[in-house]
Amino acid sequence: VRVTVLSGGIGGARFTTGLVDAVGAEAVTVIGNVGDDLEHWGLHVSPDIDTVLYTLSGRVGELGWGVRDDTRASMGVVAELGGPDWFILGDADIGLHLVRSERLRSGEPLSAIVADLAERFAIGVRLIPATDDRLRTMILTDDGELEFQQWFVGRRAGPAARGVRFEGVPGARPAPGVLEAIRDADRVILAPSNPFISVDPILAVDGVREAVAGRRGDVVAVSPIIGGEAIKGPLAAMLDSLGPERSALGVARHYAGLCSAFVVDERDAALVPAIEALGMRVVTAGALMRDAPARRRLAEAALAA
Ligand code: FO1
Repeated sequence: VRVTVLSGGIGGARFTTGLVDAVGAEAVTVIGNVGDDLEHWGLHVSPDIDTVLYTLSGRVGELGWGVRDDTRASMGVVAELGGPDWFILGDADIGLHLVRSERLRSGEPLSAIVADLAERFAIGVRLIPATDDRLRTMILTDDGELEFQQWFVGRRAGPAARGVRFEGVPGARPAPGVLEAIRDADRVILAPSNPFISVDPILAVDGVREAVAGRRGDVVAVSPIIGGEAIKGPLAAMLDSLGPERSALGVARHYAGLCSAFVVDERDAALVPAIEALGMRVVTAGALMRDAPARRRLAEAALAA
């Protein structure tokens, strides 16, 4: 079976490791979010793409991003010299940003660079950024509009999100292979990632939402909300401030029309009838991705849904 996953950061990367265990890396294509990319210290940083690269190559940091046991010598000098130190880049992580930035400057498309990095890190799966064009997730707050990382890291997601806008769409074209990966997969999975800032910016790329909706019968979404709480990140607060509601049902409503199956955690079983009323088949599973066996079981539940 060929599986294509639309993935954001930590949740998507962890889910993908389970999928690799379940069906083998060669069967998996990951379409990665680039909405939270940023330019920092003159470097192009792609946090969500890198989280997939680092997680699948077994070198991810304890927090779910960056490189494990990385040092921060560069960071220390930047701070000492009065440079911007609100966003942490470890020394080893910087090596990747140097290579990517240099190759982007020489005119190579991001997707070609990422394919090469994926091969060199031997992650096994095919990893495609959603677009090679500039796409930026902007968070609308009462303090004005902020770039995603500026809001999430720089402001610690403090100002409530009143809206989300994707700069560059329409007009951002799918990277080579994206539409084909959606069209040709036996299953398309919306990973347990933040729908507003991880999956929506992928769907916002020209033609992607239509391509996914066109495969609706084979599309399954996995809830990133368990018992009304997000495991990581700002999703719970975003569901409060952006709606529809802070639960797996809220996420299912958000995806209505895109998927025909939905995976929720066992402790959300009470929501099943309401989600089914949206026209989705619902499967309950253990959605907390604690360890490798739990990730694999969740991936298998999604495939069986
Ligand atoms: N998250 C933080 O909370 N603080 C940071 O300083 C930070 C730096 C960072 C650097 C590289 C990278 O790949 C990820 C980084 N993240 C950091 C995580 C990132 O902001 C988010 O987890 C994702 O963008 C959300 O999917």
